[in-house]
Amino acid sequence: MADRIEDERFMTEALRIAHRNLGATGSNPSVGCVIVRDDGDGPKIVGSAVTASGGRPHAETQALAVAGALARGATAYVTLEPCSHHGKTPPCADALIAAGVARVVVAVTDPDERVAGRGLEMLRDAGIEVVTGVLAEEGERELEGYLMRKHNNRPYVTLKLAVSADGMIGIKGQGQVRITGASARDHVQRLRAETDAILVGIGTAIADDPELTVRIPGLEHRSPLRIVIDGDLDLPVSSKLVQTAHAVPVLVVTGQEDGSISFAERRQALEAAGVEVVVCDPAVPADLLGALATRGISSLLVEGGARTAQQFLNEGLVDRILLFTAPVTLGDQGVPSPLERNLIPVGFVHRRSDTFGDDLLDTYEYERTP
Ligand code: AOF
Ligand code: ZN
Repeated sequence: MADRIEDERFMTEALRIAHRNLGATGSNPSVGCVIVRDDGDGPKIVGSAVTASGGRPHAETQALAVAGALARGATAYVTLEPCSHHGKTPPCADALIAAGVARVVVAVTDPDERVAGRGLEMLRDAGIEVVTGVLAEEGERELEGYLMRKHNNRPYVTLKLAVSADGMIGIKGQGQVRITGASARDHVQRLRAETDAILVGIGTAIADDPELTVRIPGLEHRSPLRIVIDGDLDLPVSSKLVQTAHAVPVLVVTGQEDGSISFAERRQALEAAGVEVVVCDPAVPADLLGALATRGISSLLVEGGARTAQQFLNEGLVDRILLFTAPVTLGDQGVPSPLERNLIPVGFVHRRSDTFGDDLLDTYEYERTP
């Protein structure tokens, strides 16, 4: 009989594997599965896998394929309840039963209405020992985007801010101003790779002309969907965002068409360049988040600027704040941080502090009362 410590050890490994494809599995959660057997000489991993890029095949079927006949009598550690539905692939619960697995250990049950406990039931009905809730908190953290979308029909929203020591996020009238150092910027690139979509307001898109892609060697294909809130369709066709739209998708969110010829022409020009234009009241971020959830977006990184950040904060639509502070001063030409008097809004709790070169990263999370 495996003990709790052993279960947590292998679930930690399953969670670590699940993290590999975070942001790369489309509307499917990135799940980790580890298959362990003990022939009396200590437990050994005989197969492991993460949900494939794009979302299929699921983790369990791939891990079982690696384990082969060694899966018989083994324990499967899965970060999310194995599925019970015939989707684009047959149920993972059936695959585990057919492989003769003796025990299944799960971190989080699946809120998907097609699964919701039925996966566990199928396993138990087949005589498999099922243990749930092992490292549930860590599992919920790893699956935070998927769970937020399933429970609240919106993505998990992370606001990233980089401020100078005197509380400024840029210099008025200037484009991209480097505030943080290379190590912090690298970290942001990795965060982008783990995120489904990234969002900026039109002010930032014009002032900074950012590309918002992932440029880490080997992870270039992990660039998220790039979203610009652009009420009047002012995004220049010559911008880097539009110029790269055929390679990495760009979504422009605009308000009601005003019926003018110039609006229609601008829309046509953006669409011809490969940009998707959606009409959704840009002043109501909740509507936009609902629309994003409907297309399977589970995590959103809000990267600027001050007005967009303020809007999301005011509406209570920020779940995590990543606050980078750099040891530079920008002076009175600076654009003040959207955090009033540089205070973290009520309801957020400090989770951790990390350093990246000379920069500090403080992570705050909104603590919801159940
Ligand atoms: C698993 N293992 O690795 C994942 C699961 O569109 P489909 O048919 O692929 O189904 C998507 C659902 O499958 C998703 O909403 C979630 O319930 C489950 N994801 N399940 O057994 C996995 N990624
Ligand atoms: Zn499955």
